[in-house]
Amino acid sequence: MAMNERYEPQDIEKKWQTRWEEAGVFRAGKRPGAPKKYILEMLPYPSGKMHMGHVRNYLIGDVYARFFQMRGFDVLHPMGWDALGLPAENAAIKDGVHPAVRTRENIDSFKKEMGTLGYSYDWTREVNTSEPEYYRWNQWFFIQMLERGLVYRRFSKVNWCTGCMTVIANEQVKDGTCERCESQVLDKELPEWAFRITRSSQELLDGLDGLKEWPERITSMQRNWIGRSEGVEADFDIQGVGEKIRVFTTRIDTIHGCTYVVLAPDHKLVSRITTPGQRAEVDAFVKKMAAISKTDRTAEGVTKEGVFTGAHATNPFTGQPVPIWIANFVLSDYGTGAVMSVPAHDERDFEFARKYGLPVKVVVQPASGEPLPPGEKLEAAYTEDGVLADSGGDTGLSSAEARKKMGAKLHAEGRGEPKVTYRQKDWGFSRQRYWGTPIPIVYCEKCDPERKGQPVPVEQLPVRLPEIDTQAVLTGKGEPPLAKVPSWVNTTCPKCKGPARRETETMDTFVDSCWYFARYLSPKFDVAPFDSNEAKRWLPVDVYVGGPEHAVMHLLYFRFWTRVMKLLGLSPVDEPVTRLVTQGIVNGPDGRKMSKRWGNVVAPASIVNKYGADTARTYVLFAGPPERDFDWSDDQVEGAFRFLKRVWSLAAQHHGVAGSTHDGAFEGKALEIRRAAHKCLKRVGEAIERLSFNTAIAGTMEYINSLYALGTPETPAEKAAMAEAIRMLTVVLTPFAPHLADEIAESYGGKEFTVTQGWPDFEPALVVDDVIPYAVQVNGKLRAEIRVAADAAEADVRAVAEADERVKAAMEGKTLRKFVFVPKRLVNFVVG
Ligand code: ANZ
Ligand code: ZN
Repeated sequence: MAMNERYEPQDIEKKWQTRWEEAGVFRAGKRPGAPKKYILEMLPYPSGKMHMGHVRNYLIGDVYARFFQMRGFDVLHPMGWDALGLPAENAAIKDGVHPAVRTRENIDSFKKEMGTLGYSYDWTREVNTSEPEYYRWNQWFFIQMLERGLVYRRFSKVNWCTGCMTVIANEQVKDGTCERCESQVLDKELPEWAFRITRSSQELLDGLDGLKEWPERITSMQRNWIGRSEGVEADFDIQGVGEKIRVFTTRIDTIHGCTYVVLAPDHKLVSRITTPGQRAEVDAFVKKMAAISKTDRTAEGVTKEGVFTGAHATNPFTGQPVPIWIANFVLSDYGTGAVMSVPAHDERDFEFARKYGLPVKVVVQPASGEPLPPGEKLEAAYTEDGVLADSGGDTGLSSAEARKKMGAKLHAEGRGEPKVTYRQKDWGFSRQRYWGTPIPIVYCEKCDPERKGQPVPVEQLPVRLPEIDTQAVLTGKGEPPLAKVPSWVNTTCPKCKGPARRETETMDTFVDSCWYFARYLSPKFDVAPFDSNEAKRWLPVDVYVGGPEHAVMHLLYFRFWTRVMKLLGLSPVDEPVTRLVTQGIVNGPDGRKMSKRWGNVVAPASIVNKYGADTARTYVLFAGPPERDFDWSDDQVEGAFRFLKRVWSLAAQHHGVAGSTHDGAFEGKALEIRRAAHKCLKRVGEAIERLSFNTAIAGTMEYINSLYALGTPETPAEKAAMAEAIRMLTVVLTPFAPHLADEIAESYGGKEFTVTQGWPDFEPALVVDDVIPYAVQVNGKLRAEIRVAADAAEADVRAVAEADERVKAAMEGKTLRKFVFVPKRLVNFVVG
């Protein structure tokens, strides 16, 4: 088939996209006997239009998916929609369009746009989380977890976003405002449903050690988030009240220096112990604290403040009375909500003690160097470990020894115990919104007077979202929207068949993304969330690509859920993902994050329309390593386009050689052509596996340059070599510029899609490259110089050296005692 002179991407791209789709090129499961690769990108919230971040995200996965298919793997590369959630509901409150309608429109336009970029998805597995066939299984999981105590109802302080009018997760509160709408977030006491993720804290922490192919940044963020802390709980008797205060401390070794105790303002003992004289002051402080959200109260830089309760406790080690205070920096939901304060050895306590004139007592001295001055003269807290001082019978112990001994002593006396505490909290997932998964719970006054809630029988799932009058129900005000739909709320009790009411809360949409990767395995399965046999074949996901902003929510939640799926016997794996790739940001040309506000947004469609998808793809992948941010550059887009034009021209120019073969030897220029081709094949393949897509493309660019430099093939050997070289070119281009690759391959007589034809192995003899000299010595005397491949192994270098005539002569009749190998420099045979 002839080739046009000019590269016209608009003429070819649509055609190939249609052919791929019709031929089902990207369907998973075609090669049941082959090893599998499951390549996944985080599913998008369908917001109507794609931005460059999406484009890049999906391209990273796409290159991998195509490459591994070419390497003979059975590849699963699916896509779906995180379709429930706030934005569609907020839009509905504004303009009255039902979220389902808007979501449908958005998905259609998003998907159409995706199609223009030539992504290699298996669309037969598309998943949409807003369909009852999907969220039904969220409800099923909920019920399974409820039965196992992994779901429970609690009253708790929640973060109430005054803008979104719903509860949001701790992770979504940034500096006291909502990450999404930037409105103020308040603490509110509400009943809510929660997942007992903390039951898995230790497992989730231990699991991180096995995630060798996750970015260290992400695993360490998860480690901090889980926040394991080893310490001791100790009881302080309250004088004259007959009660104890239990504190949590990581530094029990400093207890002889505890000069006061501090409770959280909302600690349950506060009102009981406050003395009449202090009552007014304490009440005022408690009230003031209640009005400030927890995050604001404890934010860094907030001045420490507190008040004295009038009560005293007894230090269990010294027997001395210490005053009991309440203060803003002690949290009621960490540890025990009470701390023993050691101002000499803790910065916060030091600041607080100086402010309120509380005593400072040094009880740990540095193991070497200058000793600390007495407490009154101390300038700053000494927070390191050291040797105990002024600590009664414990004086002289090291901090580590003291912690062990004191923890054991408290335990033996029944006054405390060693304790591991986690900063991670259970995951509250109740949302007072419409566009989410209904929580499958029914309240019956007769059977369930305490309003614990009864699960809807599994056979009755899904509990579907009701049809609504959008404008009447989605107002953003008052009760949760579902409470305004009486025909839906009023139902019958599963037990007594009497009148009952449905739970009107819906689930956090992070539930949806906890297990969607498993739904793709059998998206139509209707007896369980997914087919366990498929899970055995496909899980875990081999490569997962997404934004690093999900480090401590989605990426932690779905690890938790994966363990639940194993517990339920659905899947064999402990961890969802082997290799995690977190892509960098695409900034505007001005170096700022692309945003309407800065007017620096580059729409993917504008690039595709002007230059074609292959240029957009090549540019985005060439602009930098996937994990790094980059600034958009129109010049470099032009550069990518020029490169593809050069590819095209080269192929068009040599079109006459298509089909040339040669049986004899390849020498001179013919050999050079072959060497260039195989070296490129090796280099690009290795770079892709390393995720170094920019160097893969750079390798292809160099390859094109050398083919141009080699000129027109004349002899049959040169023609055959060039035919092979162009074929190889289509191979290495396929992951990046797949439309162009298929077009060239076809016009050169290719009968298959490049992606199914595969990625050939390079011929090792043709890629031996850089040859370097080695000095060969016998007993330290230079005998010869040999030339070997720069990366040759010791055994190979030795073999070449031993074969040298001069070396042979020098070693004649002697015994080898030792062989010395200095890589890239010399070898020495020690003989005697
Ligand atoms: C006495 C002490 C002496 C402490 C010392 C530290 C240094 P991590 O490592 O984060 O777990 N603490 C305990 N519960 C608290 C609460 N609810 N709100 C605020 N602070 C709390 O921190 C543990 C330390 O944080 C504990 O050890 C306690 O102070 C404080 F030289 O106890 B420490
Ligand atoms: Zn009932």
